[in-house]
Amino acid sequence: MTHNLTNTMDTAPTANRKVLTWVKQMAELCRPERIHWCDGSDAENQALCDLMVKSGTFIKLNAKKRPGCYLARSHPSDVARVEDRTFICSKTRDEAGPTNNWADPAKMKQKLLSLFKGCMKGRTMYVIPFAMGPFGSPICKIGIEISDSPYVVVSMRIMTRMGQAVLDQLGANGPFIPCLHSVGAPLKPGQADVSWPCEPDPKNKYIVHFPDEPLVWSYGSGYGGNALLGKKCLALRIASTVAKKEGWMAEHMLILCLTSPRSGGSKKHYLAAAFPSACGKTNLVMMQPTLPGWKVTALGDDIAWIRVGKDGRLYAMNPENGFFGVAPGTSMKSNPNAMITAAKNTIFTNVALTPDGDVWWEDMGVPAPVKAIDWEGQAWTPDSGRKAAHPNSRFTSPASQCPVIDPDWQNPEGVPLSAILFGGRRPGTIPLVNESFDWEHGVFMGSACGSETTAAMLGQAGVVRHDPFAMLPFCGYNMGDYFAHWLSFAQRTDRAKLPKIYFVNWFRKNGGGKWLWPGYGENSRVLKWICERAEGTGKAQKTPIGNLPTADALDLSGLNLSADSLKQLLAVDVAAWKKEVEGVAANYATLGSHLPKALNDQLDRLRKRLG
Ligand code: O2Y
Ligand code: MN
Repeated sequence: MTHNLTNTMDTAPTANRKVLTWVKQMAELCRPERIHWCDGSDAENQALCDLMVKSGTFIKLNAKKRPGCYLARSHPSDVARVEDRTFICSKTRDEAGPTNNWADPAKMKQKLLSLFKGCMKGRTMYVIPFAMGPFGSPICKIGIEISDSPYVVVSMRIMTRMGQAVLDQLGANGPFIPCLHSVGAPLKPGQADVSWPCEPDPKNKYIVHFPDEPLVWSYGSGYGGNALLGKKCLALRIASTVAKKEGWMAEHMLILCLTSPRSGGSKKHYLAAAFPSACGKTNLVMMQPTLPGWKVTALGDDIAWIRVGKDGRLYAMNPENGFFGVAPGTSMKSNPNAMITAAKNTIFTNVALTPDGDVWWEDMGVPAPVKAIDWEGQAWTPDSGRKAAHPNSRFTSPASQCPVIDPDWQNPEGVPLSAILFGGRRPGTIPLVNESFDWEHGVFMGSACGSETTAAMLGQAGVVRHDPFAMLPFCGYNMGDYFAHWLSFAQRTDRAKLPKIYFVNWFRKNGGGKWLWPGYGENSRVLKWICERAEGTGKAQKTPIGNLPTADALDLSGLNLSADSLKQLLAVDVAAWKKEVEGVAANYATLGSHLPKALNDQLDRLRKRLG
């Protein structure tokens, strides 16, 4: 199949004046060789993949083993989101708050305009219309990303609803969020390209959000969340500011459906869950429950947009169209559904290439190949003393390929939530599961979310790095105001219709440093109790920190868990909790006058309950 990849302004497939004016202005600024308006078709996708195979950006994988799959290797300086180069340019520093890098919008624009000037010389400027959320959703948002990276185009086609249908939906006057992206590597006449063009100097990478307009400008990186601007930039940082104005929530949450064998398998509960990055959200959402007859289906693994529905309940919708999952650690044992999802039509980035044209990564659950090409393109053997895949290597796969995708994952209305979960990696203090007393206490739990640092991280091990609502890197405005927005939902609807809120911790360890809870499919036992609580049947005991399951309330049938381990998993260590409270208080103090009084009250009440 051939596809003409060079249409121009004259053949622009939209009559939307704002789109046309903006694209023209950006072309004048960036000076690309040519413009291509993306239609999202199979033919276009194939032409771009072929182009990237030719340029060395893509390696086509063995079509028998991985049909429709490609491998990309990024530049070693461009392997992850760059939080220290991510900016929120609201009018004032106060609006961005102490958890964000703020810069004056006018000064930042001046700086970036000088970088974008001529930055696409010798390259194609792709115009990528995309929708976050299914068409017809009351909160679906349209963005247009301009990018000089064909890797971004084919990735956006997987991760969002991308192409001509979006321009058609936009019509002549519809609003859109402009997102400008460049890898920051213009080509001089005759200059040969490299396989992963980017700006190698970290100080010259910029991921910038202007929430007041709103718009996104990203310069210098071609990787993941820095470059696929629909994901973290639009669907979280910008969307969180839009959601506050419009009265809904943009959250860093998975969405799953748990179906119980009762009522002939028709009883469903939808849950949304927030965990800091790298806590296994993709594993949880695609989990295979060990409890007989129970079923988990996936609606989204990373982002949930939540609004009050007509019936007063909270409805969650996944704005994305694909998964951008971490490869290392994903195996037929840890996540068979992810392995099946990534078996075809997938872009792999920074994993190892095997001699038979397949991919491999650490802890894939199959023996390491005797030789391979590592993520940096170097010959690799198991005894070479370095990792074959980068720890942040990824698979980018269509959500529709997931064997346990929920039938309602594209429902424009979203799905009604029975419960919201927060969690983190907490070897100590935090019990396996804890139910909040009411909405405000649940918001307190979300605000106190975080993970313990490990020796592998910089700084001191065993310190709680607070990550409120798992939104620390993704909240586009003042975190204190974000807490207030969460609290406001008790006034936006009938309290009784709000989902219950829980704090879960799969990562509790015993005194000897061993995991107390097996995790993975066994987590269904905790989810079952949460669903029983929603139905008013699960047994709980009131403790100073919340409602915990009674010793007999969790279904532990067939699980080899000692009574002592269970006791530790459900223990409330008052001394440790007193320390915990002071940690939260110290984190709250950083928010100054923006911290809602209701949350300080929660802290005081917890102190009193602990004695
Ligand atoms: O490193 C990146 O660019 C990706 S980060 C990411 C990707 C998918 C889902 N979540 C995350 C995250 O950091 O939370
Ligand atoms: Mn994430």
